[in-house]
Amino acid sequence: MTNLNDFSDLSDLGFDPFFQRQWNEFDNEGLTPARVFAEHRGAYELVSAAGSRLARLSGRLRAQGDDTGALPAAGDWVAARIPEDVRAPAIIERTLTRRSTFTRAAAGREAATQVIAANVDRVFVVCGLDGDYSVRRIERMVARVWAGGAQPMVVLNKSDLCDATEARAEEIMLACPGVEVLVTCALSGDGVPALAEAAGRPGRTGALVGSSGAGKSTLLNALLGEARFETAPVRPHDQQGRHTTTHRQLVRLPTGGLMLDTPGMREFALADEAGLDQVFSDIEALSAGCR
Ligand SMILES: Nc1nc2c(ncn2[C@@H]2O[C@H](COP(=O)(O)OP(=O)(O)OP(=O)(O)O)[C@@H](O)[C@H]2O)c(=O)[nH]1
Ligand SMILES: [Mg+2]
Repeated sequence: MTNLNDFSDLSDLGFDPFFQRQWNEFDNEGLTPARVFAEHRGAYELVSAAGSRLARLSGRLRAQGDDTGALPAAGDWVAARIPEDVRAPAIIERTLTRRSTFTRAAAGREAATQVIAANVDRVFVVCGLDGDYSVRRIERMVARVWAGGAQPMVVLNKSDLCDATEARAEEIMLACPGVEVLVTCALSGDGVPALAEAAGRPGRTGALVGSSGAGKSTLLNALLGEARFETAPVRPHDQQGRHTTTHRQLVRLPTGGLMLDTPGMREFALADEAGLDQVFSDIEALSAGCR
């Protein structure tokens, strides 16, 4: 069986000719290619061929600030200086150019975008088939995935709570032409093998995005076959989640591919769309015939 912690073959981490070419173009003396698996308020978890390591930004990168989106995000490839002393943090010297991004407008700042996921092949737009269901939100997220250069797939989760799953799936296929739609129940495992299949082989990277409570972490746990990540019940009256996941985390699946879990997005819409969306999602929830 493959050792899921062994990345001595960097291509299993997603390092391919696109990144290799960039790597060869700068003075990489003393630097190691590594992938950002998690970011916690300025502290980074990197994984390189040598294993996992905590890291921080170099002074030069820190000084650049984040307004240009130049700071590393989960999924990024970076060039890091890794000291021999395992207790010393690695230093991230530069971020390699991204192949794809999934972004949203950063909270409270005009014109600034926040990179939610970098270098993902497939973004899974997860939506609960309960009060979370909103065709317009799914449409917007799918458009955002295309715009960032990744391939979208819509995951309609909580099929056990809806009597009209096929109608919902058809509705999404009409609204988002050319996008695959998968119906899942993370609790029973229905549709989870198909999700694992879509997440793909070693070297491929997926990301789970969607509102809080949609079941992203529950799906990830089902893919892993263990309750590794925290999940929490939604509010009974409106099925909104409680923002249980608080940081983005990349993990390796038993199938060898990588998957990024992300915190539920509070405000995905543009500010002036947000109110309207609420109205529409209320109407949609009423007409959906879903509990
Ligand atoms: N009935 C039902 N409940 C589900 C299903 N999938 C997840 N849930 C429940 O939905 C709740 C929210 O699930 P989470 O996995 O924490 O949701 P999340 O999308 O990770 O939410 P954030 O981390 O807050 O963004 C939990 O109580 C899960 O048990 C499902 O297929 N059916
Ligand atoms: Mg979660």
